[in-house]
Amino acid sequence: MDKKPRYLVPDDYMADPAVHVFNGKIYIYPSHDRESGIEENDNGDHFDMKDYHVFSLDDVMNGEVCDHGVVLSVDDIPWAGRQLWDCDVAEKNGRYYMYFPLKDRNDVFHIGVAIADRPEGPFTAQPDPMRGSYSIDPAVFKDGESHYMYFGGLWGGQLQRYRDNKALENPYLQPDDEPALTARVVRLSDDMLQMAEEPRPVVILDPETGQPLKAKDNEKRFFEASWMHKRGDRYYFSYSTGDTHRICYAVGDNPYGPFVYQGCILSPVVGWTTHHAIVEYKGEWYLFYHDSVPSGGKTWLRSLKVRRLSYDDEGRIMEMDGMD
Ligand code: FUB
Repeated sequence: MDKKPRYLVPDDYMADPAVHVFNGKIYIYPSHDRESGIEENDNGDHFDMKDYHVFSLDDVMNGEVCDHGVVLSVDDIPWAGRQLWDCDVAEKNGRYYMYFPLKDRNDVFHIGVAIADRPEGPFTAQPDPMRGSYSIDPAVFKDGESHYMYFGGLWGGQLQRYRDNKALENPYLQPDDEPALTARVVRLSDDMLQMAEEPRPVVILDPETGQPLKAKDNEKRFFEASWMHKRGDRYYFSYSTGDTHRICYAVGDNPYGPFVYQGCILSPVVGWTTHHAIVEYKGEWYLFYHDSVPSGGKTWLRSLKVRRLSYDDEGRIMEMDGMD
């Protein structure tokens, strides 16, 4: 089996892949990195992306990658300030809904929705962000007839500015011995345009103590880049650990969790961020992700990659080396 990673879009910088199978094909919804000249900082100002492309293919490791061009641009979003970060797309009744994080004109991240009649877009943005939305990295997962959105990201992703879904006056990052700040999960409304309930924390339990991971567990705890996939009857919640640069996962028995921490999927890649999607296609499992090798290590200029992913007999994901 070919385990070597493949760069998917060698002539442009694309990152943060969200990947789905629609109408028998793979569709990739990445962030579109660009050189903005903005200096690197902990707020992520250097990730100043302005549009999205969509890519499709039908043979993951060898097939031709079709670029469907610009499908949504910051100039076409009525409430836009700046920075189109990681998006995702879900299908319902033949329509396609793109969920995207974007700062408004006060530099506050919200999540917007844009709609298309085809998976390859183009997408038309709703006039306002989702009511009550905040932070970044929406990932939408369909389970039965319901869709769930996972979201959130620390530091530049602004999750530390909220508690119980309300904005705080002062951002609060938990001290070492408190439970770590974690992602949020919420069921979407029937029309896919709003949240149907209050978002809940995605609790990740330490298998040794049975307690939520702590802030000091930064080799294991959530930072950003939520993704959910289901294999058999198990729900795999995976995410980036941010400042320790790993992709880790935890397993539960329903979309809300709690999830029990299992281990690392991908060790650090070249570049500060790491971000992924896991998808089954034609009987094989794949990890889509990015690194900054082609840009010579520039963290804000990332390139899309894919490689096969495998499980052991107990359903554990085999760890991979991000430097491969
Ligand atoms: O692409 C901008 C941000 O970098 C994403 O939203 C994060 O997940 C990280 O990959």
